[in-house]
Amino acid sequence: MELGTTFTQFLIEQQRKYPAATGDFTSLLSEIATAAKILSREVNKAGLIDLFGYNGKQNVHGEQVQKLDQFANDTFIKALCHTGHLIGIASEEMEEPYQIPDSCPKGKYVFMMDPLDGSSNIDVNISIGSIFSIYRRKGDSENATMDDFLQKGRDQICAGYIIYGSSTMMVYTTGVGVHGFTLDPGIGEFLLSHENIQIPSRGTYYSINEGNALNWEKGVSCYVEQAKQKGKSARYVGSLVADFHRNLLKGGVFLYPSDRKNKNGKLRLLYEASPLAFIVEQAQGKATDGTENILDKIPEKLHQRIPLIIGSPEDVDEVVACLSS
Ligand code: P6P
Repeated sequence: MELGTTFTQFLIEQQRKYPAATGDFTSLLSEIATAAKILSREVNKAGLIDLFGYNGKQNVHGEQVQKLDQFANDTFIKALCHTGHLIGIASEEMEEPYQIPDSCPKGKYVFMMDPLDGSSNIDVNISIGSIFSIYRRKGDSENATMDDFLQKGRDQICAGYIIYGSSTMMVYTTGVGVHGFTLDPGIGEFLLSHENIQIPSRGTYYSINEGNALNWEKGVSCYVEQAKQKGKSARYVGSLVADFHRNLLKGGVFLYPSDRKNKNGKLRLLYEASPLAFIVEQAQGKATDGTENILDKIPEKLHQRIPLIIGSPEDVDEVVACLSS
């Protein structure tokens, strides 16, 4: 489709092309876009209004919650709970899933999100993002159960992220390619800017927090040494969506591996690694925990961590070769 097509027009076209994709996607994704526009506005003026600083609460991981995290969490819930397509919502910011209340129509999907990833970068003006993932629920009980959420990434029906950077972009897949839309704040519409994104088979960037080098396993050090010898460039923003998005468009590999301090790495399987793994695989890339494809991991806990190596297929293969040598 021609660049500049609105997100809504694109969704309607996709629905026409793939009749199996019922209108559920169209309305869910439209509401996600609405939440994204609200967050884009708030993130881009966070310095001007009192959304900085701590609201004193801690999230499930014992980290101080920035007010904007909570606002983002609540914004997605408000936008999505009335669609009639969801039975429950899980979030990095909520210890237990949110049950769609009886006052709202209930549906057959569950929504999982990191509503504002990279929040430590909010007040230093570095790009941050929202990551989401949608599954068909497993059960049919009155309320969502943990089985509805603990599904492997290969069963996702939709995944995406929004990056709040020099421009606000939404990138998503429903299993038929990866498509990117850029927000035109002048008209308040996401416009098609990157149709059918394909990650380069190899890139010049490697992204890893070298501050953890003393705790790395041998294979990780071996890969990083090799990357330096090949003259690759180190790029690490410390904001997963920003690092992933750059590598998706330009090529490269992002690593948050397990190390002697964090046996399971730092990132979350269900609402960080799995959605990005679905996207990167649809863009001809790869995502692994070092031994297994992320999309084949069977989750045991809602907030479980997972080592993540994700990006250009040849680069990911080189990392895995070092890890297994
Ligand atoms: P470190 C941000 O807090 C985050 O969850 C991801 O966005 C980012 O990739 C990672 O943590 C950065 O972690 O330990 O390198 O600061």
